[in-house]
Amino acid sequence: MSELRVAVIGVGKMGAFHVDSLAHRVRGARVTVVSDADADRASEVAAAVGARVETDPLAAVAADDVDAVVLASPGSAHEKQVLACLEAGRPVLCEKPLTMDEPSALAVVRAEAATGRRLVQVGFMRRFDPEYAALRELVVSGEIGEALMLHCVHRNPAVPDTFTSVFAMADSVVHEVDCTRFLLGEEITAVTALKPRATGSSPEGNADPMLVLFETGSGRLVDVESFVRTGVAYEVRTELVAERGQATIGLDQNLVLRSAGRWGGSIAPDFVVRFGQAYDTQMQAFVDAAAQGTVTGPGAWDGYAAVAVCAAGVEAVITGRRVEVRLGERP
Ligand code: ISE
Repeated sequence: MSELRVAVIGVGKMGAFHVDSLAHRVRGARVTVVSDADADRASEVAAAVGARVETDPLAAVAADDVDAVVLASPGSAHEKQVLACLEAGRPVLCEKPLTMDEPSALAVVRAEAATGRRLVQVGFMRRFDPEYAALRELVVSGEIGEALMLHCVHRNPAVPDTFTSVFAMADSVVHEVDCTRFLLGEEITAVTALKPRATGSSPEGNADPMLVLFETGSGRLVDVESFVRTGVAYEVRTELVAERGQATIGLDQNLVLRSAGRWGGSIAPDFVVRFGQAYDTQMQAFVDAAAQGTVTGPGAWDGYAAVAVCAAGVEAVITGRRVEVRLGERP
């Protein structure tokens, strides 16, 4: 096939990043169609890469000049749009969440299974980050024995007041859900959320930071500090504790400068900087597989499991109780 023709639906911060990635950093693809509820924004982003604008996202999915789709639209639009991609037989890279609730996410898993092909990839880009990949390899190799625990830190410098603890569970902690499943290779079976004293900039009645605890099928424990108003920078770290050693990723030690009687480095300001390379590597993998009519990255089941764990997490935040996760049957 010549260049893969891609429709990008939703061109806010993430979608615009993907358009730029497809146009300038990824090989074998070009953006032919851009769709966004904001017509001016769509025109601006499309013009920059010589794409056309399609107002109706479902028409963009089915268009003749489209081979594959990238969805960076609001989560509430994903279900319909992913199902349309399945209907049209288009490989799709869908940003999280796959859908807004467990039944609809499981319905997507089943709809994909009915096509007999792998067509849905979910945008869990950390799996394409070299540090996460190395940690997964370490776990698989057994070099430091069985993995026992993970300690995860997930900090954003600032978020709007609409970013509640419930939202943080679905939007931020969801990445730790996927990393836990990816690194340990098993499902999360229960979630507990603790709410320590809140930071002064957290809106009244909102829990920030939060401590979230995952239990896994084999009895491992994973703790996650979610703190989205640190006022510092974007910090994502994971420590693996195993039988014969520990390993840490996310130490931001790229360049250590010594000057004027001090030493130190810098921390990425946001996730697009910290995971920029991972997003591009994820897109290249998507394009390469989509050119063969399929996907190879984290799939519909991973998206469904994340939705199910986050739903339990939201219930845990609201009720203060430990909530079990019961996954449906995998087709
Ligand atoms: C954002 O939506 C992301 O997906 C980032 O990866 C995450 O770190 C951030 O907390 C979210 O708000």
